[in-house]
Amino acid sequence: MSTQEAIEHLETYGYCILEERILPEQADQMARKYLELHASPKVKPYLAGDAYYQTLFGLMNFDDSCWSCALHSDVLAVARHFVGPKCRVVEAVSKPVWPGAPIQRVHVDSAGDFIRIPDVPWMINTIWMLTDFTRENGATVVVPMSHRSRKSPPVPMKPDDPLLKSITGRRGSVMMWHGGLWHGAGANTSQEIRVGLNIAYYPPWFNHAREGGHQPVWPETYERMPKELQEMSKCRVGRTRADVYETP
Ligand SMILES: O=C(O)CCC(=O)C(=O)O
Repeated sequence: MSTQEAIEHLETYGYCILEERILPEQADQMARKYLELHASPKVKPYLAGDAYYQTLFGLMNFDDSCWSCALHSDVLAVARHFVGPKCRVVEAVSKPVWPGAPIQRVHVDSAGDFIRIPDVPWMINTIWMLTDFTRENGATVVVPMSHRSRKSPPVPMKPDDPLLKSITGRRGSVMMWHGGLWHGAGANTSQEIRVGLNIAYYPPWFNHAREGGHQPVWPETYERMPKELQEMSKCRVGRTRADVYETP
């Protein structure tokens, strides 16, 4: 899919897939590294989840290799089309799904403060497939076109709900979606671990405080970043959330 086709697909269906944008070897290396990190005591304060599904916040502070994914030119072209040329990279997290995981709650992203979900995109989310994503191993599930409903999913959705579509792909591919798309990690009925790298892009007008787990970029991380990533991250340089996030 070209960038233009991806933009049109995301506009219509709420998501798009950019295939094999990093090499499989790089994806393998990152997946291995993230699984090691998830087992390391040093990241415990930044880890959420359970034995089946975890989110490691503040990943940019622990791993430089995700920076090139955040800066991938095709991803930025799509994100900037929807949230503007000054879009920010607001968090990068790793998300493994272990065998036996049930389907995650199907949800929309960062919409909790809206009285009514707006019709302009307020964030563009991404998940890099660091392992192959299959229907069996917990590939992200989506309800195509649900971003146009401007509603949250009405009830917990069951894994066999006919509205749900598994977004599968080879490792190194990236799925991008509109924050209003109904989505979640699928159930993992396989024997493999699925590993995703989730990077979120927001327009400069959005207050990031509402995502409770997001972490700042530490000053020493910021110093080492390429200029373009610094530019997109400069609003959140600090050591603690209180240093950076504006609580309304
Ligand atoms: O891990 C996944 O497949 C889904 C991630 C997700 O739901 C999110 O980042 O909002």
